[in-house]
Amino acid sequence: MGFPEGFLWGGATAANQCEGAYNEGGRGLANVDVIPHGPERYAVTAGLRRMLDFEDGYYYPAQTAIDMYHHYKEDIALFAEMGFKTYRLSIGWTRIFPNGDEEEPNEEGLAFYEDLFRECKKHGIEPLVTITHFDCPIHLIKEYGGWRNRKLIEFYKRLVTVLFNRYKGLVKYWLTFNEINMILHLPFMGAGLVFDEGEDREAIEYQAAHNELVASAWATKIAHEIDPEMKIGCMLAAGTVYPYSCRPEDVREAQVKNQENYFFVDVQSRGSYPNYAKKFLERHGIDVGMTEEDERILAENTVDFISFSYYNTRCAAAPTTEAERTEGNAFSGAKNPYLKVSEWGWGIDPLGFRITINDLWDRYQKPLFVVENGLGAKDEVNPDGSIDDDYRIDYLRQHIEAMKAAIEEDGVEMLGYTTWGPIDLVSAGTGEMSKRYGFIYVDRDDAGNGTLARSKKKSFDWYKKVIATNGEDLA
Ligand code: BGP
Repeated sequence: MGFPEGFLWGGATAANQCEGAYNEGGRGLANVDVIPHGPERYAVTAGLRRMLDFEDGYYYPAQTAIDMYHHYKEDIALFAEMGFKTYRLSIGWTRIFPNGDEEEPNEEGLAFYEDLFRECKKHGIEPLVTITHFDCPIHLIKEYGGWRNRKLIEFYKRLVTVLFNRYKGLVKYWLTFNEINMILHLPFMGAGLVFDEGEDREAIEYQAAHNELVASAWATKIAHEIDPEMKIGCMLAAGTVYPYSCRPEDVREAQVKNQENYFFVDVQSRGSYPNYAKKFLERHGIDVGMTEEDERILAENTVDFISFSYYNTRCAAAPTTEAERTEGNAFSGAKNPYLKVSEWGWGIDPLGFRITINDLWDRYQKPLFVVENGLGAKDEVNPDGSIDDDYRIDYLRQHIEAMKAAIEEDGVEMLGYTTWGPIDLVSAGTGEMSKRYGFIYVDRDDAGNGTLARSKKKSFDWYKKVIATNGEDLA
């Protein structure tokens, strides 16, 4: 009973939020580099404010982040000390193809990740690799319009072919696109989309989604051909949408919102567009240009497992229902009056984690992998340098208990669990450093000051014990 043997405990990061060194090793510029900290961040991530290069007067946290590019050996050693079985990280696309459309990859970038994977292996850590975690080369945005253009499928195929060939035998688990449904919420960050005045934003987002879905299926095919041992997963920003009340209009609203997210996994896991999506596109006059080849590729290359991030559930109210609205991982909705919220207003709902896990399992019947979960919170450093982050321990304990119940009592099949940001890193949503998720503290503030020194928080030893006991001792 309890967690299965070999359960993959660990932590997850994204290249742009931790590597820094944006202009080293032959790396090209990407969308994630030019997203500033500060009040304009949202408009840029949403594609409403065109910023395709650095502009004066802004601070760009991804340029240096926590400089993991130069600290990865030290950082991986700390992960190993906690007993990590897996480490989820992402590839910076522009380290491999600086412009995105070159014929030949950049050897320096390939060597960097090879070294990093070998470092993981040295410590008995299985790498779990996100092929793109929000990054898209700036050149592909300027030249082709980002993922709205089908040509991106070809460039992505080139990227994955290089990666799978090079890291065959080193990397078994791959995720094609981080939080693929983010296209509909933060389209510049999710798919390199910038909108011109008067454009049909929704049509472009679904076009980009289609192109990514097809690219994802191609990646699955290519991976299995290169190495049948490779396991490919999709990645959803999950969190079941609750109806605000039992008013049928609210229940229906929640159903539609859930379908908006399930759409992506329905295609990636079941292999075709669900009817509700076809009808939606038809009603909205959207033609994504599905070819016969697309249909075949999607049908024949479904994912091996379903991965997802979970921070909170959501809550939907019909437009005619009076309800207070709230924030939460780029998805706004009705405020759930039964939940406490984090310092950033995200609902805290461990039981919702169990509900979300069950919903995904019931729907797809494929192994699940939780690849992000955690609490973004401000930490205070005591005079002796220690950090008592009991709030983080509480959050994680409750969520791990909920996941355990899903496995033990509901019989869900699950491969592993990686907490978000095991080491403090730049927040994707706000660009802040002060929104911390880590077991490891990094001396760095929101304006980029600090020594970058790493230190252990109280949660470090706690998570170490959780892993050592395979989730049995959560005290
Ligand atoms: C997810 C992203 C991550 C991560 C996390 C926490 O949406 O996949 O990149 O950052 O959310 O969000 P934030 O950084 O905004 O707190």
